Amino acid sequence: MTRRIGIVCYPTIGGSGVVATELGIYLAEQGYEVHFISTTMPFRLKRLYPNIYFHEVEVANYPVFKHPPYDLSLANKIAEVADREELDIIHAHYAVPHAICALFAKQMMSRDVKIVTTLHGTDITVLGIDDSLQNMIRFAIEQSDAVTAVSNSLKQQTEEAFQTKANIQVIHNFIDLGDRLSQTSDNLKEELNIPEHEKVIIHISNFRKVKRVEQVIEAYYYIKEQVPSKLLLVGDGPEYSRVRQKVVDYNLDQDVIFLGRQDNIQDLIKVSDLKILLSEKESFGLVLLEAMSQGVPCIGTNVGGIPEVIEDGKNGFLCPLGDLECVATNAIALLQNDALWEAQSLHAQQTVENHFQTKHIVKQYEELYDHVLNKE
Ligand code: GMT
Repeated sequence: MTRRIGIVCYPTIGGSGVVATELGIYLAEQGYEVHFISTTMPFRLKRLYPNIYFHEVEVANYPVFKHPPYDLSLANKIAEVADREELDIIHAHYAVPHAICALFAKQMMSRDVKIVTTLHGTDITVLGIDDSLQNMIRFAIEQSDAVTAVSNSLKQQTEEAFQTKANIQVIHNFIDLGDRLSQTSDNLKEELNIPEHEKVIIHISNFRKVKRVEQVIEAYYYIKEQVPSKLLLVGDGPEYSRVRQKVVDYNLDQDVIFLGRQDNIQDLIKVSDLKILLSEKESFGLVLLEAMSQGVPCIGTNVGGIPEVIEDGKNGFLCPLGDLECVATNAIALLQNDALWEAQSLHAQQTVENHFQTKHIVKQYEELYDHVLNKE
Protein backbone atom coordinates (compact mmCIF):
# COMPACT_ATOMS: atom_id res chain seq x y z
CA MET A 1 0.00 0.00 0.00
CA THR A 2 1.35 3.42 -0.96
CA ARG A 3 2.25 5.59 2.02
CA ARG A 4 1.17 9.23 1.78
CA ILE A 5 3.32 11.80 3.52
CA GLY A 6 2.62 15.52 3.90
CA ILE A 7 5.73 17.64 4.36
CA VAL A 8 5.39 21.07 5.95
CA CYS A 9 8.46 23.26 5.61
CA TYR A 10 9.84 26.68 4.82
CA PRO A 11 10.38 26.71 1.05
CA THR A 12 13.08 29.36 0.97
CA ILE A 13 16.82 28.91 0.86
CA GLY A 14 18.02 27.43 4.14
CA GLY A 15 19.09 24.08 5.49
CA SER A 16 15.72 22.98 6.85
CA GLY A 17 13.99 23.62 3.52
CA VAL A 18 16.74 21.77 1.67
CA VAL A 19 16.56 18.77 4.01
CA ALA A 20 12.74 18.64 3.83
CA THR A 21 12.76 18.86 0.03
CA GLU A 22 15.52 16.31 -0.49
CA LEU A 23 13.72 13.98 1.92
CA GLY A 24 10.50 14.33 -0.08
CA ILE A 25 12.25 13.71 -3.38
CA TYR A 26 14.02 10.62 -2.08
CA LEU A 27 10.81 9.25 -0.51
CA ALA A 28 8.99 9.79 -3.81
CA GLU A 29 11.75 7.85 -5.57
CA GLN A 30 11.10 5.01 -3.10
CA GLY A 31 7.40 4.96 -4.10
CA TYR A 32 5.82 7.18 -1.43
CA GLU A 33 3.26 9.78 -2.41
CA VAL A 34 4.58 13.11 -1.16
CA HIS A 35 2.58 16.30 -0.59
CA PHE A 36 4.49 19.51 0.12
CA ILE A 37 2.43 22.08 2.00
CA SER A 38 4.14 25.45 1.91
CA THR A 39 3.79 29.08 0.86
CA THR A 40 5.76 28.66 -2.36
CA MET A 41 7.24 25.76 -4.25
CA PRO A 42 10.36 24.54 -2.36
CA PHE A 43 13.30 25.95 -4.32
CA ARG A 44 15.06 22.61 -4.75
CA LEU A 45 12.00 21.03 -6.34
CA LYS A 46 13.22 21.82 -9.81
CA ARG A 47 11.56 19.18 -11.91
CA LEU A 48 8.28 17.32 -12.14
CA TYR A 49 7.86 14.09 -10.22
CA PRO A 50 4.67 12.07 -10.86
CA ASN A 51 4.12 11.33 -7.17
CA ILE A 52 5.09 14.70 -5.67
CA TYR A 53 2.35 17.31 -5.19
CA PHE A 54 2.61 20.90 -4.06
CA HIS A 55 -0.19 22.61 -2.08
CA GLU A 56 0.18 26.33 -1.76
CA VAL A 57 -0.73 28.03 1.48
CA GLU A 58 -2.36 31.33 0.66
CA VAL A 59 -2.23 33.68 3.56
CA ALA A 60 -5.36 35.79 3.96
CA ASN A 61 -4.58 39.44 4.47
CA TYR A 62 -7.62 41.58 5.20
CA PRO A 63 -7.25 45.13 6.49
CA VAL A 64 -8.61 44.06 9.90
CA PHE A 65 -5.58 41.84 10.49
CA LYS A 66 -2.57 43.67 11.83
CA HIS A 67 -0.42 40.67 10.77
CA PRO A 68 -1.34 38.18 8.04
CA PRO A 69 -2.32 34.95 9.90
CA TYR A 70 0.15 32.52 8.28
CA ASP A 71 -0.24 29.93 11.03
CA LEU A 72 -4.03 29.76 10.74
CA SER A 73 -3.97 29.55 6.95
CA LEU A 74 -1.35 26.80 7.18
CA ALA A 75 -3.32 24.78 9.75
CA ASN A 76 -6.42 25.08 7.61
CA LYS A 77 -4.51 23.92 4.52
CA ILE A 78 -2.93 20.97 6.33
CA ALA A 79 -6.35 19.75 7.49
CA GLU A 80 -7.87 20.17 4.03
CA VAL A 81 -5.00 18.38 2.24
CA ALA A 82 -4.73 15.58 4.82
CA ASP A 83 -8.43 14.72 4.53
CA ARG A 84 -8.68 15.04 0.77
CA GLU A 85 -5.43 13.25 -0.07
CA GLU A 86 -5.81 10.69 2.75
CA LEU A 87 -2.42 11.40 4.23
CA ASP A 88 -0.93 8.94 6.72
CA ILE A 89 1.70 11.25 8.20
CA ILE A 90 2.35 14.97 8.45
CA HIS A 91 6.09 15.58 8.77
CA ALA A 92 6.53 19.07 10.22
CA HIS A 93 9.94 20.72 9.94
CA TYR A 94 10.21 23.02 12.96
CA ALA A 95 8.22 22.73 16.19
CA VAL A 96 7.04 26.32 15.91
CA PRO A 97 5.03 27.10 13.95
CA HIS A 98 4.79 23.99 11.78
CA ALA A 99 4.22 21.22 14.34
CA ILE A 100 1.82 23.47 16.24
CA CYS A 101 -0.14 24.07 13.02
CA ALA A 102 -0.17 20.35 12.27
CA LEU A 103 -1.47 19.58 15.77
CA PHE A 104 -4.17 22.19 15.39
CA ALA A 105 -5.06 20.82 11.96
CA LYS A 106 -5.37 17.32 13.46
CA GLN A 107 -8.24 18.58 15.64
CA MET A 108 -10.13 19.60 12.49
CA MET A 109 -9.52 16.44 10.44
CA SER A 110 -11.66 13.40 10.16
CA ARG A 111 -8.60 11.11 9.80
CA ASP A 112 -6.14 9.86 12.37
CA VAL A 113 -2.98 11.33 10.89
CA LYS A 114 0.33 10.86 12.72
CA ILE A 115 2.56 13.84 13.30
CA VAL A 116 6.33 13.60 13.03
CA THR A 117 8.29 16.71 13.99
CA THR A 118 11.88 17.46 13.09
CA LEU A 119 13.72 20.03 15.19
CA HIS A 120 16.22 22.02 13.16
CA GLY A 121 17.66 24.35 15.74
CA THR A 122 16.34 27.86 15.62
CA ASP A 123 13.07 26.76 17.24
CA ILE A 124 15.05 25.45 20.21
CA THR A 125 18.22 27.52 20.44
CA VAL A 126 16.65 30.89 19.66
CA LEU A 127 12.88 30.70 20.23
CA GLY A 128 13.33 28.27 23.12
CA ILE A 129 15.09 30.97 25.11
CA ASP A 130 12.00 33.18 24.83
CA ASP A 131 9.85 32.40 27.90
CA SER A 132 6.68 33.34 26.08
CA LEU A 133 7.11 30.48 23.61
CA GLN A 134 8.54 27.82 25.94
CA ASN A 135 5.20 26.17 26.77
CA MET A 136 4.11 26.11 23.17
CA ILE A 137 7.34 24.50 21.96
CA ARG A 138 7.20 21.92 24.75
CA PHE A 139 3.58 21.20 23.78
CA ALA A 140 4.59 20.67 20.14
CA ILE A 141 7.34 18.28 21.17
CA GLU A 142 5.27 16.28 23.64
CA GLN A 143 2.13 15.99 21.51
CA SER A 144 3.87 14.89 18.31
CA ASP A 145 3.78 11.16 17.62
CA ALA A 146 7.55 11.22 17.03
CA VAL A 147 10.22 13.89 17.30
CA THR A 148 13.63 13.95 15.68
CA ALA A 149 16.57 16.32 16.13
CA VAL A 150 19.26 16.87 13.50
CA SER A 151 22.14 16.36 15.96
CA ASN A 152 22.94 14.90 19.38
CA SER A 153 23.76 18.39 20.51
CA LEU A 154 20.29 19.67 19.56
CA LYS A 155 18.62 16.72 21.30
CA GLN A 156 20.58 17.46 24.46
CA GLN A 157 19.84 21.19 24.32
CA THR A 158 16.14 20.46 23.79
CA GLU A 159 15.99 18.11 26.76
CA GLU A 160 17.75 20.64 28.96
CA ALA A 161 15.85 23.72 27.80
CA PHE A 162 12.39 22.17 28.02
CA GLN A 163 12.93 19.62 30.78
CA THR A 164 11.04 17.20 28.58
CA LYS A 165 11.03 13.44 28.79
CA ALA A 166 9.74 13.10 25.22
CA ASN A 167 11.67 10.51 23.27
CA ILE A 168 13.74 12.53 20.78
CA GLN A 169 15.50 10.51 18.11
CA VAL A 170 18.62 11.89 16.47
CA ILE A 171 18.50 11.66 12.69
CA HIS A 172 21.37 13.59 11.20
CA ASN A 173 21.07 15.68 8.08
CA PHE A 174 22.18 14.10 4.83
CA ILE A 175 23.45 14.73 1.32
CA ASP A 176 24.39 12.81 -1.79
CA LEU A 177 28.01 12.57 -2.84
CA GLY A 178 28.28 14.58 -6.05
CA ASP A 179 24.97 16.37 -5.62
CA ARG A 180 22.69 15.78 -8.60
CA LEU A 181 21.89 19.50 -8.83
CA SER A 182 25.44 20.29 -9.77
CA GLN A 183 25.83 22.00 -13.13
CA THR A 184 29.43 21.85 -14.11
CA SER A 185 30.85 25.13 -15.21
CA ASP A 186 34.43 24.60 -16.31
CA ASN A 187 35.60 28.15 -16.05
CA LEU A 188 33.78 29.59 -13.06
CA LYS A 189 37.02 30.61 -11.38
CA GLU A 190 37.97 32.54 -14.48
CA GLU A 191 34.46 34.02 -14.73
CA LEU A 192 34.86 35.28 -11.19
CA ASN A 193 38.22 36.82 -12.18
CA ILE A 194 40.13 34.68 -9.73
CA PRO A 195 43.69 33.92 -10.95
CA GLU A 196 44.32 30.19 -11.27
CA HIS A 197 47.11 30.14 -8.66
CA GLU A 198 44.94 31.76 -5.97
CA LYS A 199 43.08 29.70 -3.38
CA VAL A 200 39.36 30.13 -2.85
CA ILE A 201 37.74 30.27 0.57
CA ILE A 202 33.95 30.19 0.84
CA HIS A 203 31.39 31.13 3.48
CA ILE A 204 27.68 30.46 2.95
CA SER A 205 24.97 31.59 5.35
CA ASN A 206 21.87 33.71 5.85
CA PHE A 207 23.98 36.47 7.43
CA ARG A 208 22.20 36.36 10.74
CA LYS A 209 24.09 37.59 13.79
CA VAL A 210 24.62 34.02 15.06
CA LYS A 211 26.67 33.26 11.94
CA ARG A 212 29.38 35.76 12.96
CA VAL A 213 30.26 36.63 9.39
CA GLU A 214 32.35 39.59 10.55
CA GLN A 215 34.72 37.13 12.18
CA VAL A 216 35.06 35.31 8.88
CA ILE A 217 36.34 38.61 7.44
CA GLU A 218 38.77 39.09 10.34
CA ALA A 219 40.14 35.55 10.01
CA TYR A 220 40.45 35.98 6.26
CA TYR A 221 42.45 39.18 6.78
CA TYR A 222 45.18 37.08 8.47
CA ILE A 223 44.93 34.22 5.99
CA LYS A 224 45.29 36.60 3.07
CA GLU A 225 48.59 37.93 4.44
CA GLN A 226 50.11 34.45 3.92
CA VAL A 227 48.06 32.84 1.17
CA PRO A 228 47.12 34.51 -2.16
CA SER A 229 43.38 33.93 -2.16
CA LYS A 230 39.86 35.22 -2.59
CA LEU A 231 36.93 34.95 -0.19
CA LEU A 232 33.50 34.14 -1.64
CA LEU A 233 30.56 35.25 0.50
CA VAL A 234 27.30 33.60 -0.48
CA GLY A 235 23.97 34.61 1.04
CA ASP A 236 22.19 37.65 2.36
CA GLY A 237 20.54 38.71 5.60
CA PRO A 238 20.42 41.22 8.43
CA GLU A 239 24.20 41.55 8.89
CA TYR A 240 24.94 42.06 5.21
CA SER A 241 25.60 45.83 5.33
CA ARG A 242 27.75 45.55 8.43
CA VAL A 243 29.84 42.85 6.75
CA ARG A 244 30.27 44.97 3.61
CA GLN A 245 31.48 47.84 5.77
CA LYS A 246 33.92 45.55 7.56
CA VAL A 247 35.38 44.49 4.22
CA VAL A 248 35.95 48.16 3.35
CA ASP A 249 37.44 48.88 6.79
CA TYR A 250 39.89 46.00 6.36
CA ASN A 251 40.75 47.17 2.87
CA LEU A 252 39.69 43.85 1.39
CA ASP A 253 37.27 45.07 -1.32
CA GLN A 254 39.41 43.58 -4.08
CA ASP A 255 39.62 40.20 -2.35
CA VAL A 256 36.14 39.52 -1.03
CA ILE A 257 33.49 38.63 -3.61
CA PHE A 258 29.88 39.11 -2.49
CA LEU A 259 27.61 36.80 -4.47
CA GLY A 260 24.32 37.32 -2.64
CA ARG A 261 21.70 34.56 -2.56
CA GLN A 262 22.42 31.65 -4.87
CA ASP A 263 20.22 28.63 -5.51
CA ASN A 264 22.91 26.36 -6.86
CA ILE A 265 25.90 26.55 -4.60
CA GLN A 266 27.53 23.34 -5.77
CA ASP A 267 29.46 25.01 -8.59
CA LEU A 268 30.79 27.63 -6.19
CA ILE A 269 31.83 24.94 -3.73
CA LYS A 270 33.58 23.05 -6.51
CA VAL A 271 35.98 25.93 -7.15
CA SER A 272 36.62 26.35 -3.41
CA ASP A 273 39.54 25.02 -1.38
CA LEU A 274 38.18 25.71 2.08
CA LYS A 275 34.84 26.37 3.73
CA ILE A 276 34.61 28.46 6.90
CA LEU A 277 31.66 28.52 9.34
CA LEU A 278 32.23 30.42 12.59
CA SER A 279 28.70 30.42 14.06
CA GLU A 280 27.99 30.86 17.75
CA LYS A 281 24.94 28.59 17.42
CA GLU A 282 24.58 25.86 14.84
CA SER A 283 22.52 22.74 15.38
CA PHE A 284 24.15 20.93 12.45
CA GLY A 285 25.57 23.06 9.64
CA LEU A 286 24.24 21.52 6.43
CA VAL A 287 26.58 23.74 4.39
CA LEU A 288 29.47 21.74 5.85
CA LEU A 289 28.10 18.56 4.30
CA GLU A 290 27.55 20.39 1.02
CA ALA A 291 31.23 21.31 1.02
CA MET A 292 32.52 17.93 2.18
CA SER A 293 30.51 16.06 -0.43
CA GLN A 294 32.65 17.93 -3.00
CA GLY A 295 35.88 17.18 -1.13
CA VAL A 296 36.23 20.64 0.39
CA PRO A 297 37.67 20.61 3.95
CA CYS A 298 35.95 22.84 6.52
CA ILE A 299 36.96 24.97 9.48
CA GLY A 300 34.21 25.52 12.01
CA THR A 301 33.59 26.59 15.56
CA ASN A 302 33.42 23.95 18.23
CA VAL A 303 29.74 24.63 18.97
CA GLY A 304 26.38 22.82 18.68
CA GLY A 305 26.33 20.04 16.13
CA ILE A 306 29.41 21.21 14.19
CA PRO A 307 31.73 18.73 15.97
CA GLU A 308 29.40 15.92 14.84
CA VAL A 309 30.38 16.79 11.25
CA ILE A 310 33.93 18.17 11.42
CA GLU A 311 36.55 15.79 12.84
CA ASP A 312 39.33 18.03 14.04
CA GLY A 313 42.50 17.52 12.01
CA LYS A 314 40.86 14.94 9.71
CA ASN A 315 38.30 16.56 7.40
CA GLY A 316 38.99 20.09 8.60
CA PHE A 317 39.56 21.85 11.90
CA LEU A 318 37.54 22.88 14.93
CA CYS A 319 38.29 26.12 16.73
CA PRO A 320 36.87 27.62 19.92
CA LEU A 321 34.27 30.34 19.32
CA GLY A 322 36.03 33.66 18.68
CA ASP A 323 39.53 32.13 18.42
CA LEU A 324 40.49 33.64 15.07
CA GLU A 325 44.17 32.81 15.49
CA CYS A 326 43.20 29.13 15.52
CA VAL A 327 41.10 29.63 12.37
CA ALA A 328 43.83 31.52 10.50
CA THR A 329 46.70 29.24 11.57
CA ASN A 330 44.89 26.08 10.52
CA ALA A 331 43.62 27.61 7.27
CA ILE A 332 47.13 28.70 6.31
CA ALA A 333 48.59 25.28 7.21
CA LEU A 334 45.96 23.54 5.10
CA LEU A 335 46.15 25.85 2.09
CA GLN A 336 49.96 25.77 1.99
CA ASN A 337 50.35 22.02 2.27
CA ASP A 338 49.04 20.08 -0.75
CA ALA A 339 49.51 16.67 0.87
CA LEU A 340 47.56 17.71 3.97
CA TRP A 341 44.83 19.24 1.81
CA GLU A 342 44.53 16.08 -0.32
CA ALA A 343 44.27 13.88 2.77
CA GLN A 344 41.59 16.09 4.34
CA SER A 345 39.68 16.40 1.09
CA LEU A 346 39.54 12.61 0.78
CA HIS A 347 38.53 12.22 4.42
CA ALA A 348 35.78 14.84 3.93
CA GLN A 349 34.23 12.77 1.14
CA GLN A 350 34.56 9.61 3.22
CA THR A 351 32.77 11.33 6.11
CA VAL A 352 29.78 11.94 3.87
CA GLU A 353 29.93 8.47 2.36
CA ASN A 354 30.18 6.69 5.70
CA HIS A 355 27.86 8.77 7.88
CA PHE A 356 25.64 11.21 6.00
CA GLN A 357 24.53 9.64 2.73
CA THR A 358 20.91 10.22 1.75
CA LYS A 359 20.07 6.55 1.32
CA HIS A 360 21.30 5.62 4.81
CA ILE A 361 19.72 8.53 6.63
CA VAL A 362 16.35 8.53 4.86
CA LYS A 363 16.01 4.87 5.82
CA GLN A 364 15.92 6.04 9.44
CA TYR A 365 12.97 8.33 8.65
CA GLU A 366 11.21 5.48 6.86
CA GLU A 367 11.68 3.21 9.89
CA LEU A 368 10.31 5.97 12.10
CA TYR A 369 7.25 6.36 9.87
CA ASP A 370 6.67 2.59 10.08
CA HIS A 371 7.01 2.76 13.83
CA VAL A 372 4.47 5.56 14.37
CA LEU A 373 1.99 3.98 11.98
CA ASN A 374 2.23 0.58 13.62
CA LYS A 375 2.28 1.63 17.24
CA GLU A 376 -0.72 1.28 19.61
O1 GMT B 1 20.96 28.43 10.03
C1 GMT B 1 19.89 29.03 9.83
O2 GMT B 1 19.67 30.11 10.30
C2 GMT B 1 18.85 28.40 8.94
C3 GMT B 1 18.21 27.19 9.59
C4 GMT B 1 17.13 26.66 8.67
O3 GMT B 1 15.96 26.76 9.00
O4 GMT B 1 17.46 26.14 7.63
O5 GMT B 1 19.21 26.21 9.81
C5 GMT B 1 18.98 25.25 10.84
O6 GMT B 1 18.62 24.02 10.24
C6 GMT B 1 19.62 23.45 9.38
C7 GMT B 1 19.06 22.15 8.79
O7 GMT B 1 18.81 21.22 9.78
C8 GMT B 1 20.91 23.21 10.17
O8 GMT B 1 21.90 22.67 9.32
C9 GMT B 1 21.40 24.53 10.78
O9 GMT B 1 22.53 24.27 11.58
C10 GMT B 1 20.30 25.14 11.63
N1 GMT B 1 20.71 26.48 12.08
C11 GMT B 1 20.98 26.76 13.34
O10 GMT B 1 20.96 25.97 14.25
C12 GMT B 1 21.40 28.18 13.61
